[in-house]
Amino acid sequence: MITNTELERKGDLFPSEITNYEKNVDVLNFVTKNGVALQVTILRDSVLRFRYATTGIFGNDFSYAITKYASRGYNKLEISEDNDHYIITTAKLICKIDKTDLKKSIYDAADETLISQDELGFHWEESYQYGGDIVKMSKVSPDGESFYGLGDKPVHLNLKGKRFENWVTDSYAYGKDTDPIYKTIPFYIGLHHKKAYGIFFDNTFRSFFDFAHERRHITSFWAQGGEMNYYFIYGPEMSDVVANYTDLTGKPHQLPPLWALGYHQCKWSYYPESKVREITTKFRELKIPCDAIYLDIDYMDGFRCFTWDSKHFPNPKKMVKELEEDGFKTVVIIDPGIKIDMDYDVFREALEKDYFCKRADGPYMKGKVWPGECYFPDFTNPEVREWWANLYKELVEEIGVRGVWNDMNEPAVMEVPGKTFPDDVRHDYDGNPCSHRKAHNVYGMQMARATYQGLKKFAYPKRPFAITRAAYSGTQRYTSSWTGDNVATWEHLWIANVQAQRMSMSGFSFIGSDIGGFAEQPNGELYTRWIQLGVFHPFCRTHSSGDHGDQEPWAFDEDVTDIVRKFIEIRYQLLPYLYTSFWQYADEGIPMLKSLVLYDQEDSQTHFRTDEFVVGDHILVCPIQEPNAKGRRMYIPRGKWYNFWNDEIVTGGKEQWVDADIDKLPIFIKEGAIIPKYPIQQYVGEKEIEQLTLDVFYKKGKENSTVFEDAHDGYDYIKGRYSLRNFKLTGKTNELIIQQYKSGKYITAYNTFKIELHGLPFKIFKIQIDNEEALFDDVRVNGDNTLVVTKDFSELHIIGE
Ligand code: MIG
Repeated sequence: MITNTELERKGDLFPSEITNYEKNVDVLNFVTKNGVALQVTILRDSVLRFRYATTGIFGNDFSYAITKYASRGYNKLEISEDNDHYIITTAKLICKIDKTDLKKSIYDAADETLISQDELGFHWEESYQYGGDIVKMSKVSPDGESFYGLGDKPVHLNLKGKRFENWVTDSYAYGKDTDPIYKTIPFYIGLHHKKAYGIFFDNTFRSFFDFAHERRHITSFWAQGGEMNYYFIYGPEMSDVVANYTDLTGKPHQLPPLWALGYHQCKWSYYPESKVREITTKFRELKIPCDAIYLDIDYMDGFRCFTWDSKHFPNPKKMVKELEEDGFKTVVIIDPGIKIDMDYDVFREALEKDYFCKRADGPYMKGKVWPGECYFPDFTNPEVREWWANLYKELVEEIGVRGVWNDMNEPAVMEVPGKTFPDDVRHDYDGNPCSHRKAHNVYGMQMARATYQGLKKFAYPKRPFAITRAAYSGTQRYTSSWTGDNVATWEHLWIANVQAQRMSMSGFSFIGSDIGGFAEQPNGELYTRWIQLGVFHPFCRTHSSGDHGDQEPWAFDEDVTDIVRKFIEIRYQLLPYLYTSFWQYADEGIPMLKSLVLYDQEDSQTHFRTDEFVVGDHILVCPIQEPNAKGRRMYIPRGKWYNFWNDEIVTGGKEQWVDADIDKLPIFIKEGAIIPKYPIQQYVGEKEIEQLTLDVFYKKGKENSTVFEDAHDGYDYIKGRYSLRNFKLTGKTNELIIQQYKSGKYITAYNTFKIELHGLPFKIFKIQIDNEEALFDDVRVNGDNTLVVTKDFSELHIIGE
């Protein structure tokens, strides 16, 4: 058994001097005297890939993480040499490779700041037991360096001084600092000298990261097998690092249907059917918006996937249809374990087709999960994935289920050491046969991918909606995710906030927590505070384990219900804003949640903040994370911000007290922002949108805003049927100018904007639209600083007296 390896051990091996160098377009190959090969690929001016082979021979180059759609190409590539180095120069970077030991130093090409420097650099330990090597890399970490990223780690946002392990793990009731948990995203961001870079270590074996923990000025990462294979991604803007990482590992393949950004209600479990209907009816009765209702494992017949318990759900198709008529989309759970049962067709078919995972010596991988003893499909086999995708035909195409959540796909196994498959289990790994040591971290990802493919096929022409618990880098292409089995405590509210931000800066924005906590029961106050945060997370779902009482918005007292309703209504009003931010994420890889350090890395005060974050471009949120609070101190980033509740303008760049009694949350809008709003609906599509409200926050100066709209489902937007509005706001002492640049072929149903002006420092005297004084037909100015204007103006001038 390989232990949690020390960073450097006696007997570690190192590359020696370079004896051979070859260049093939954008790939450079170096070979050392002791036979180590280093391959450097220049993907972009700011993205380099480094691969090492200790024997000089590289294995098949295959990755589940890297997307075939990743951008490639650079503006400049020069290779030169001095006495001691080979030197690679691109438009963004200079990388020097030491001729004597293969160590690298990477500099910003613009000002030659040293960004990343190998310490021991690449080194390794031979693994006699399994073959191959334990591959290691260490780098120098300068004073003042901060670290971020790494997926779902439930720790302080800044990872400095800590060590982490990556091994996808079912972690019921995990806590602060539990490591590892459900996801493996071996990507981190370093920030020093106000410049950010990223490292993506694309190795699926159990891996480790040490951020100046073992040694003060050293950062290292290593894995128990596979290749030292990593991507260096330069910013210097952190948001560009994240965007480039997301480009490499993939953006969501399509937008979610808009309803998926609505509010979702879940519990383990709502059954029988009458219970489901009782819940959905109550939402409509109490006028609490909700778009999705979930069925957990009890809807199945004896926990057999793709079956229904006919006693509790006698006519699923009818139920799903009637729920849909009331605006509720049905989402069901699917687990990987297939019950050993010769009378169960899914089991029999997989057995006949040889789709189940096997142990090294031949027996099937047998393990206990909810259905009892199970076998497990090998989702790393493309044929198995296709079969799995096709199993969704009935569920999705015939019954009309609109979403699927994949649980237990770490894979989780009950009552065994390690709670997962043993290391020797064999996997196809898309034609690169290997053991579970290599496939473990991608197993859940490949299951979710197959599920996504099934949904995509059978929901067509509607968009798929999938959710996964386990993930590896790249899973964001296929599905959304939740943070697993959290607990109804105040500490977990803090954790949920950190995890959602961290996932977002790890390229995976479509994330949310079980609102209120999965294990144990929140009181009304905790639930309220959690909803207030949750409505700003891309995935917004209440879920609980159910054995601790009810957790619906009305399960507490009436005050709670009213506040919860108010916040869910805010989310529904902000749907066009959230959707636009999702589009920016899917289109450009821009994280939907921006931690303050990502929002303003120049301001070193942001480097250790955890609680505050910006949603989309312009809305700053800070959750209340303790009981009995009337407000809190928070850091407001530089610039001027409007208090969402009273339009008071605050100047940021410092920590300050913000009032937030139980019915409020600190929310601020960046000055100059134009925020699009829809009317409150009980579910997406309940109303035709007859007018788009634009909340305009006056600023002396300039600010840009974007509004993306389309049919809210389907694929027409890919063919250009979308409506993209870029607004440029310019505020002067006596005038406010809004320029609109429109593109796309989608024609929105509404014809007018309702503009609500905030903080206008003058009284409106006249309005000009496209250089002409506006007539009453084109504009209606109300007494309360709101106006109604035709939607397709190019330039709107609001002129003061
Ligand atoms: O062993 O399906 O994280 O959301 O409700 C527990 C039952 C299995 C764990 C999931 C949770 C789900 C629960 N599942």
